[in-house]
Amino acid sequence: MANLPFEDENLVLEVVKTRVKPPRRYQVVLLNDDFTPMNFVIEVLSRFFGMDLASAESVMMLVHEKGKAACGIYSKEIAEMKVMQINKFSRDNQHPLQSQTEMV
Ligand code: TYC
Repeated sequence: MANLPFEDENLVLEVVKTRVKPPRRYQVVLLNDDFTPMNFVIEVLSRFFGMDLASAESVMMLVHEKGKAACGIYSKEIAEMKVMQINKFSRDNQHPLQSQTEMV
């Protein structure tokens, strides 16, 4: 019995908090510009966020009128991947459309 930890008088027990915070979420935000055609933005919203035509049109108009809008909320890794894919897709098609992540 003398070898068991709870019998050891030299053992120091420490209360450890085991609660962990839920992981942070990041929104992907689309930014307005004066040059990207509206139809291309609608294509981006449908391709990268799975939006139907009506949702894509209304989010595109929101960005156009307000300057930016959130398109979806994800883990950090997924949000950063979407931003890279969107910005590359835009560059590859010679449009200046930009997206970015914002911590929620
Ligand atoms: N402002 C652009 C235009 O008038 C359209 C546009 C909308 C561009 C949303 C970017 O994220 C954007 N052609």
